[in-house]
Amino acid sequence: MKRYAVSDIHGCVRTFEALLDTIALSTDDRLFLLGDYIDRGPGSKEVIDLILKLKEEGYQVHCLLGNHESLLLNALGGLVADQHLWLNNGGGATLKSFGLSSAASPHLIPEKYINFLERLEWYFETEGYILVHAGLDFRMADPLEGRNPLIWIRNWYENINREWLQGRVVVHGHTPAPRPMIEKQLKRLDRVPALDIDAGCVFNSNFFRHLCAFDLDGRQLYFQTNIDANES
Ligand SMILES: [Mn+2]
Repeated sequence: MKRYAVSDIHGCVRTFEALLDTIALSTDDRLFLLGDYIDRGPGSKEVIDLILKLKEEGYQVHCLLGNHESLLLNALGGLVADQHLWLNNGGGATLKSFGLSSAASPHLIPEKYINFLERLEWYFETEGYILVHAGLDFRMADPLEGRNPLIWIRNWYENINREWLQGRVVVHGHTPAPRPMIEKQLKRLDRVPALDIDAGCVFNSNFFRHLCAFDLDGRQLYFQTNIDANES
């Protein structure tokens, strides 16, 4: 049994599939997905389809909420400002993946997908780790209590409370980091017990464009270069 974490797929379904092939995921393994399945990349619908298919086939896939899923759920609330906020953050690509116009109402997205989004978790605690989309706000008495910081926070390492963590490591995505930085972070977990595994898959620059899988037990990183058409 192995445990893997992957974050910020952003519609890059072929890249995600290739990464799953690389780690040779089996039904004994647990795959933790840390959110931002949708927006910006070309295959948001297909990413959710693949996750649902894996679950149906007996794979143990555990899915967190990302800020992009939250933006879409807010857009469904009906306020024009919320719809614009989602569209300004790459929501048009998600609508297109459903065969809709990039200015269509998000209410046209089939219920099956909305149900998936509504059931996403805010964080996971698993032996030795806390898994979350963006990070933890350690200025709060209980960093797991807040909702917004879990999916939006950036630059929070300086506030890390090691006493509260009790030896656990926080694995998160949300803030794109170049591959060498992620590799460097992994070597320094004894000093900073946090690992950002968002290698900026959907960003087509030499610094990013990788999807990363982290083996929680072997403490090993796997990288897949983006093979989807992506944002330039
Ligand atoms: Mn994010």
